[in-house]
Amino acid sequence: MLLALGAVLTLSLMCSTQATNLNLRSLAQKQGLNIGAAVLTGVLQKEPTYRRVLAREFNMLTPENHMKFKPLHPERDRYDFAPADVLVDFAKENDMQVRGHTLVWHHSLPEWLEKGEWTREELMAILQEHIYTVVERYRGQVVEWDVVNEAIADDASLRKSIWLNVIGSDYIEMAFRWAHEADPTVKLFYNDYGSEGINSKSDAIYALVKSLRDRHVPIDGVGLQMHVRADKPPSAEKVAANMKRLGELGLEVHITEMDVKIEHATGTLEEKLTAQANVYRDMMQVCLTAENCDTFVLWGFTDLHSWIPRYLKQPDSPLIFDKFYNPKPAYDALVEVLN
Ligand code: 9MR
Repeated sequence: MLLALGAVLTLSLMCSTQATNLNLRSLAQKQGLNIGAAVLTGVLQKEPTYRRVLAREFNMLTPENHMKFKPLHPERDRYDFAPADVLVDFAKENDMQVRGHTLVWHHSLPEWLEKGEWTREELMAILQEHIYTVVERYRGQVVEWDVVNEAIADDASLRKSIWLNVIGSDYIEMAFRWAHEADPTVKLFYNDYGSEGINSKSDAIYALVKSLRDRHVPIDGVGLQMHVRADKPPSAEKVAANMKRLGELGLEVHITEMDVKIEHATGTLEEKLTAQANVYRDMMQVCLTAENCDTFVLWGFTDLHSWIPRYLKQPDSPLIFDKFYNPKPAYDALVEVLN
């Protein structure tokens, strides 16, 4: 009886040690890797399980929405930092780093900005003031900013936006210079989707960031968002080649918004989840192997709160924890490759 009790105790102790050691966060830390997730302020405030899993598994977070222009700067003369501060404070309390997302984007702009009829000088002044205010506010608390997000369109041309239309293509370099002036220590990134491997869009991004580097515009790296599909996985060789060529420009490359849709895949649910796990594993492997990739961020972590069903109105299960916060095969695949 005593022996049996001892065995049970030892076993449960072993399990709990494993449970504490075998999380993504501690495994990533050993590899010198930042492992992160996009976080929703409202959910963080409401759900204890969300908070617990987030702090246990990740050492970095990205505010999914609350550092975008519209929520942060809802009126011309008013900023609202409170919801973003909730996440920054949570990160501090849990010894996590924060990726700032994002200073200049064509999307999520406040009405006052979109509806205004600005001259080039006026819009430049608005953007400069916004960047100075936000970057200075989070100086020392945000380790890297997505300064410019999605400025290249899917056809590889410069994306039409209020910034391009009114200021012209040099809004990109202005944004980087102003961000650097506001905080010379923070790392500055260009971030985009659909450009993880080698294709016409990633060629255009390469050309853009090369020209920024050539002209000594302060840029530290490129974010590969990695919103991908299990049935059309990105080629590991091509992602590695893209990382390598960006590295040769002296740039870091971070995975910034990874999720893997499974709904288009064929087969049983188990097969779809295995295919999904393989994509997570392969991309983590590529990042770990590359010399210039030390940050791997997912766009959420539980299927319960993924943007895809919410925003695209398509059911899917793109993340590494299911709706009940159980780890999926994708989680195990990340543990395995980090281990
Ligand atoms: O996941 C985000 C969603 O909750 C927002 O409604 C949407 C608009 O602000 O943005 C989503 O996040 C996007 C990110 O900011 C940039 N890359 C694509 C992401 C998914 O659309």
